[in-house]
Amino acid sequence: MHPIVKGLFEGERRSLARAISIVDNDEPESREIIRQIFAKTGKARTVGVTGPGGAGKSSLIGKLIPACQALGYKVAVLAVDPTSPLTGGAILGDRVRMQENLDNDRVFMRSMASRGAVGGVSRSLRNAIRVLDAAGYDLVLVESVGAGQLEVEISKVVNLTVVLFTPNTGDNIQAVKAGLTEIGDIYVVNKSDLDGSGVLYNIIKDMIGDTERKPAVLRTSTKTGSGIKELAQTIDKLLKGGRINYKEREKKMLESELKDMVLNIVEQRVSVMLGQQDKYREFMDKLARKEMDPYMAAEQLAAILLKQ
Ligand SMILES: Nc1nc2c(ncn2[C@@H]2O[C@H](COP(=O)(O)OP(=O)(O)OP(=O)(O)O)[C@@H](O)[C@H]2O)c(=O)[nH]1
Ligand SMILES: [Mg+2]
Repeated sequence: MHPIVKGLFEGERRSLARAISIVDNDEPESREIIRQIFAKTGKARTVGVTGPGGAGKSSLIGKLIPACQALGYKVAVLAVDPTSPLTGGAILGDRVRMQENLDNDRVFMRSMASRGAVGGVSRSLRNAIRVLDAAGYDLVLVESVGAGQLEVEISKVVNLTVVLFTPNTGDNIQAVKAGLTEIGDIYVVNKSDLDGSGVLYNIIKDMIGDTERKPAVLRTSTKTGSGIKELAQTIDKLLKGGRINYKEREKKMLESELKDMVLNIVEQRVSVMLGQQDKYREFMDKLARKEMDPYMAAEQLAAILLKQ
């Protein structure tokens, strides 16, 4: 057994931190680690927390941790923010805000380093969740800054998605329209201690709460603590309520993961083969002289490569 995997199973935090770095950076050892833990994964439940910048995602997660622990979960947190560098303010800020939790032996918190391609983030996240799962964490909260393709990708990796809004950002309704309406299982109007939160709550309830999926719409304040316990209970209820078919979801996730991985391997190989192909240079010259068109060149090259 890989020493890091052994450490993981024994609940050693250093091995856990190291294993997550390895899978996050897609280091060569990643393969071996995932191979050795894979059969033991599938127990952890995962909840994405997304929403516009500054909506209070980190603050809310900070409060959700003890509330979920009180319900019996062993909690870990992963933060995904591909827009800011690792040393960036947002993540440092998160670390500070979540500091009280970092000192708590029962919670593990980590910012993911993976950047760039959306597919890379999902791969990192899936594998980091597996590592936490193998280490015995049964609830993984995933923070990601909202609005865009990335949230949709992340919502496919997690079991439940919580979408946060707050009354003091002008772009709430646009964000609601911009695609967050489909991904949320629970909608939360945070900062309920501020003016305008009641109005926003009603708007969101009208826009989203009445749709066919009937997602829950709640109000919270991390300042006063109001609504936090209800949110934790709603998450717990949805996770355990039998509405989610975990086996089915996992199968779907594995299918898209497998497809991604095969396509990756094939792309890398074919890329090398293409570079070694004489016809590649020849067609490039012909294209430059307009003796061929790009479609014709691409189709002929692909046909040659697929025969090899
Ligand atoms: N009044 C009030 N302020 C809050 C509440 N929750 C969070 N805040 C404040 O809102 C600001 C942003 O909170 P964060 O928790 O960092 O928000 P975030 O969504 O994680 O932000 P990013 O990660 O940067 O997108 C901070 O100044 C918090 O203190 C709340 O319930 N009420
Ligand atoms: Mg944050």
